[in-house]
Amino acid sequence: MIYKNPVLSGFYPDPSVCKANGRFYMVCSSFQYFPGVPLFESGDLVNWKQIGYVLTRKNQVALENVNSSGGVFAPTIRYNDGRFYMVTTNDTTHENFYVYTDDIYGEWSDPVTVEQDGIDPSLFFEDGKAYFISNGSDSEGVHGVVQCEIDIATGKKLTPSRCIWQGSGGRYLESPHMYKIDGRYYLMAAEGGTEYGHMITLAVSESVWGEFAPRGENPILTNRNKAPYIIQGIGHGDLVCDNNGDWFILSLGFRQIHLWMTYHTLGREVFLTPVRFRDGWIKAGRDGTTDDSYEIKGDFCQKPLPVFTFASTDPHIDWCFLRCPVPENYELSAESYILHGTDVTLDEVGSPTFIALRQREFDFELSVALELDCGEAGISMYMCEQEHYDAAIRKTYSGYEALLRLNIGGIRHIENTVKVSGSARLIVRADNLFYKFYVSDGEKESFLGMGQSKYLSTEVSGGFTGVMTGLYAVGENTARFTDFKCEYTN
Ligand code: 6LW
Repeated sequence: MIYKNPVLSGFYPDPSVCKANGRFYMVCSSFQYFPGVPLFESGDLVNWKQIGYVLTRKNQVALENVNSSGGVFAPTIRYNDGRFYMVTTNDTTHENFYVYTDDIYGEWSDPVTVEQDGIDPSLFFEDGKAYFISNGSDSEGVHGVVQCEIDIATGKKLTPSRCIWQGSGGRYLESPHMYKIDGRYYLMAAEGGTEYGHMITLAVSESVWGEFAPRGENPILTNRNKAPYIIQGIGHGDLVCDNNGDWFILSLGFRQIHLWMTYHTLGREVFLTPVRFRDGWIKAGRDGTTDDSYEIKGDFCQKPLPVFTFASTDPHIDWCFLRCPVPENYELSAESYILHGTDVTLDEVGSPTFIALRQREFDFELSVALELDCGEAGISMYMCEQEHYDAAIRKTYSGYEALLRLNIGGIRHIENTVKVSGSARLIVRADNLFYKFYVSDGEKESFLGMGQSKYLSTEVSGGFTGVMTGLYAVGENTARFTDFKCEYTN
């Protein structure tokens, strides 16, 4: 069957995958969003269904006042001896920790911390031993891919941390993962930074402690010279063998908004690239690059995105919040999302009343009916507290008005206001270049204005996240959202 990349669209960076009982499980990083670390299941590596989040309790992840793109960095998921492990870094507290579960659909344990520094931690299990690998400094201060053996029950180090590889020479050596294949140890990593120079590199050793050295050309996968090409930034991946015995790298990458415009708004997404082993080395994709589609074995069909409504989504699975949400401020049902605002706005590093889905494709129409008593509430195309476009209704001294506010680089500009009653429908129509905003009173639809998508891109705002389509409320108010629909049209 033919599949199209990305296999999981929207802001789902740093994918890691493991196989258990013929099924595949994937996790992605989540930064300042709660719950942390979205968790997916698949039978074919192409269709991914979110089954929950790994970090669902506040004692598992401290996100209070975490800056945008701080918090939960790249996770790794592994399965060993009937147990799933997810290991990650809280980059704000500089802590590496793992949690575990024996039931992939259930709750995960409290965190177990490991005293090894760096980011992008990974686990490797062999013969009853557990190795903890990260990108950091070893006990002698040597920087690179660093490894120690740990007691998996307690997280305590059983050996000093030792640098086992310093990469192929690219900047930002990250995302180390160890595999044992055909009796050899393979260490896969990312280099070049998670931007246009991103790449995946590889080293091989006869021993888990090294010496690791390449047996062929590096990088094994990168789109950095594949230009002009929409798919860029391919890197930070994990290796997996499917149920037919074929190998793949599941990696992050991003799509530019246009072939000649080097901006990306949807965050880093998940790409699947077939790989082959030849002479003990990996040949990936087409000449070491990731294409937008591949034909692979298997009798599956790649499902299109569903239409997202309150009834078709689960607030505990599909939607997420900023930092430490206050549960009492959300009354969520299949008919309506009732939000109670506070004085925390979307411009702050706090937890505004805000619930969001990821923007999954460029072209979509989103519409929701809103009834408001006071304050302000609406829709936000939200990248971070500096960059977001808000279409809202607010109460003023002379009644209600709909407005479009464009927030770019700390500049807050009200583009337009239109008189409405306390209830109206807000609409966003978007393509790769523009978000266009409308308000409708049921009879007449008014154009509120538009914002260029590039100003919500990672290239403008920085950081590691992607645009979210959110609903929010500000002020001591009650905002009743009904009839929500977000439909992707490409
Ligand atoms: C992550 C690092 C990276 O920890 O970006 O793409 C960082 N690679 O490996 C944040 O996602």
